[in-house]
Amino acid sequence: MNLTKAVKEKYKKPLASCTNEEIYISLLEQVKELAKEKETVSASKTTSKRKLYYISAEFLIGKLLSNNLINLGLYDEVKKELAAAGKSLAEIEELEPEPSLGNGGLGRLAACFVDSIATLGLNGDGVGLNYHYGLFKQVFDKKHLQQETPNPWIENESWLTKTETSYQVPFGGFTVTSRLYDLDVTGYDNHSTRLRLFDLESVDESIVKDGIDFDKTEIEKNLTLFLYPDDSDDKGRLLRVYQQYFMVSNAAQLILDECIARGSNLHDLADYAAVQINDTHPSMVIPELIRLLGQHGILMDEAISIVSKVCAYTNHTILAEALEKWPIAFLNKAVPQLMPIIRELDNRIRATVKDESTYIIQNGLVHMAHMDIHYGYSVNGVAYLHTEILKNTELNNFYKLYPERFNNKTNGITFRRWLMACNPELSALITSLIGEGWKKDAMELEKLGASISDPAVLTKLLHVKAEKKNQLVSYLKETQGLELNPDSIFDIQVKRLHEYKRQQMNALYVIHKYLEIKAGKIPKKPITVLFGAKAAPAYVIAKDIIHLILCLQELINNDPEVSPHLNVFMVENYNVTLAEKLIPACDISEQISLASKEASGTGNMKFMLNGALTLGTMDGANVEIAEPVGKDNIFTFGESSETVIARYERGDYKSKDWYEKDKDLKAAVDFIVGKEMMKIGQKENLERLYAELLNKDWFMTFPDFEDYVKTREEAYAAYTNRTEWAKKMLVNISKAGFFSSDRTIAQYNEEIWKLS
Ligand code: GL4
Repeated sequence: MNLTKAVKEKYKKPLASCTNEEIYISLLEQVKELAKEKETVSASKTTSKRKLYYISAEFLIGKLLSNNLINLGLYDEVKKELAAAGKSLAEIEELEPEPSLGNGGLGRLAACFVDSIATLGLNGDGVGLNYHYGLFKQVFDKKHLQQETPNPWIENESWLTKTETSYQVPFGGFTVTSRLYDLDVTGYDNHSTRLRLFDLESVDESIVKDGIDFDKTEIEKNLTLFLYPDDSDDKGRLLRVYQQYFMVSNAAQLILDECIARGSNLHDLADYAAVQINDTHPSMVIPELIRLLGQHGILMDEAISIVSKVCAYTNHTILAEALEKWPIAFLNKAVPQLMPIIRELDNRIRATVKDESTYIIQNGLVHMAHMDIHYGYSVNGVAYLHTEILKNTELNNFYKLYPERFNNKTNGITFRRWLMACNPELSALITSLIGEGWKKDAMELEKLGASISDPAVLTKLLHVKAEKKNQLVSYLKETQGLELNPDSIFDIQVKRLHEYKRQQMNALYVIHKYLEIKAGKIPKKPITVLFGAKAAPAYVIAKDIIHLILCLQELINNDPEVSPHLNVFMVENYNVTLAEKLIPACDISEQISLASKEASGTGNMKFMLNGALTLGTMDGANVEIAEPVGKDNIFTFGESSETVIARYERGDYKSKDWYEKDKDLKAAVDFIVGKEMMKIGQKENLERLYAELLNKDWFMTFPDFEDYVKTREEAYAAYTNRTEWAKKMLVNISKAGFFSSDRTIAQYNEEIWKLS
C-alpha cells in the first residue's frame, strides 16, 4: 500500500497536510480494497465443497483498522510512513467508531472465530444482523448511576459494502425486504473471509428518543435498529423473535442460493453446507430450512433428515434466563408459517421419546435448545467443565438420548488482536526470544519456558508491563480524567456486570481493605482496583452494583488517609477498545464467578496471554488455565462446582448464616448502608443491594468471601517479589498457546464441520 500516493490522488495534497480524518478515510478505502482482493484469492483457493455458515446474533468485532493492517502485514510500514509525515497512527485509530455488535463474551468469541476461520483459510462465513446501533454507550451521571445512550457506528465511510443481495422475509401479516452488507474479515497472512450482515432498508433511526427508547411495535422501522432491544417487557421480547427470524430466514435463503449455485440439488445439502447455531438465538433456522426445502419440493421426512445433517448447536451458558423459551403466542403472531413445522418436530419426539422433559413444546412455551439438540447433529459446550456439567446435570436427559452428539470445544481468542495488536511491545519481546513461529502456531509459546531463569528476560518482561501500565495511565487520564498510580498493583475485573460474575464480592473486598487501612493496617504495595462493566438496562441489581462501585470510587479516592494505598476506578463505557488498553496493563486478573456458572470466560485467556496472573475460582476455562500453569502460577480459591451444585439442589442456602459467622464480612456488608456511603450514594439503590445480599445472595458470595480475601492477600504478597512474579508471568504466557482460537476452530472443523 502507498498511502502517500493514495492521499495525493484523493485530496491533491501531501500526507503531511492531510487531516487525521482524511487519512483515516484513505486508509479505510485502501484496506477495504486489499481485503477484497484477498477475499477473491482465498475463495479461488478454497477446495472444500462443504461451506460453514456461522450464524450468530452477535459479532463483537471491535475496531478494525489496526487489526486489518496487522493481518495484512502492513502495520509497521503504515506506522512508519505516517510518522515520517508527522502523523500518529494511534491518533488516527481513535477516530474509528467501535462496532459494538455484541454484549460480551459470546459476541467477542464469534468475532475471534471469524478471524481464525479466515486465518486457517476455511471455507466459511459469519452471518448476522447489521444493527445500526451497537450495545448502548454507558454514561455515569452525577448521582453515580449508569445511564444509556445510543451507540451509532455506521458512518458514510465504513467497513460495510452494500451488496446486490436482497430477500423477502415473510412475517405474520406483512413481508419485509432485506439488504445484505458484507464486511471483509482479513485473516493473518494472506487469507480473508466475510461477515455477512443483513439489514432492513426501511429502518428509521429517528424513532429513537430519550436515551435508547423507541416504539417497539413498529417492526418495519426498528427491526435492525438495536442489538438486543431491552427485553424486560413483552414488546421487547416479541421484537427479539422478529429479529431472530429475520436473521435466520435471510441466512437460510442465502445458504440455499449459494449451495444451488455451487451445484447442490438440495437433497445433498449436507455435502455443501454446515450451519453452526451460536447459542439459541439462531435456532429458528432449523424449521426455516425445512420450510424452504419444502418450497423446493422436498417432503417433510427428507427435509428433516437433511437439516439434521447440516445443523450443529453450541451451548454457551447454563443460566436459565439465557436458555430461550418463546411463548407459542409470540411465534404464532410473528412467524405463523413456522409453528406447524415446530409442532411436527415436537410430535415426532413425543412419538418416540418417553422423557417428557425433553419435549420441544411444554406449557405453551417452545424450548429452542430442545429443538437444536433433537434436530442437530452436534451439541458442544465451551470449556471442559461446562461440557461436563451439560452432560451430567443440565442436559443430562438429552445426553442419555444422544451421548454421541455431545462434545467439548474449549473457547479461544485470536492472538492477532489480543497480543500482536494490543501489545506490540510484548510481541516484540517474545519474537526476540523464540522467533516468529508463534504467530502461526501458538503452541510455540511453550519455547519461552527456556528463558525462565534468565534475569535479563525477566527484567525486560517487567519493563514491558510497566510501559503498558504507563500507557494506560496516560490514556485514562486523557480520555476519562482518571488519575491512576502507575506504581501500584493493577488488579482488574472487566466483563459484563452480572451477579454470577460477582463484581459485588470484589467490591466487598475493597470495603474490607478500606476498613483495614482506616484501622492502620497499610498494604506493602499500593493497590489500584479497576472495574469495567455495562449492566443490562433493565437489570436492577446489576445497576445497583455499579452504583456501589462508583460510590466507593468517590469515597476512597478522596480520602487522603486511604488513597495513597488504595484506589478504585470504574472506567466508563467498557468496550473492546478499552479492553485492548486495560488487559496488557494488568497484574492481577479477577475471574471470580461462582463455580459452575461461567461457561468458559475468554477474558481470562486474554489476561493470561498478556502476563497477568489469574485470581479465580475453579470455574469455566479457569480450570484449564490452572492445570498447565500449575498451582504456583495462579491464585485459586472458593468452593468447587460440585459443592455449589449440591447446595443449589438442597436449596438450603441462607446468606444470613454466613454473615453472622464472619465478622469481616459482616462489617463490609453493613458498610454498604453505613453513613459514609449514604452521604455519597442513593439510599434506595444501596438499601436494595444490601437487602439482596442479606436475604438472597443467589450467587453465593458469602461462603467464598473468607477464602477470597485470604487468597487475594497471598497474590499481593507474591507480587512484592518481582523476580518470582516475572517468572509466574512468563509461565502464564508460555502456556497460553492452547487458548488460541486457531486451535478451537481447527477442532470445530475436524470434529464438527469437516469442511475438508
Ligand atoms: C457466554 C458465557 O457466559 C461465557 O462464559 C463464555 O465464555 C461465552 C462464549 O462461549 O459465552 N454465554 C453467554 S450467553 N454469554 C457469554 O458471554
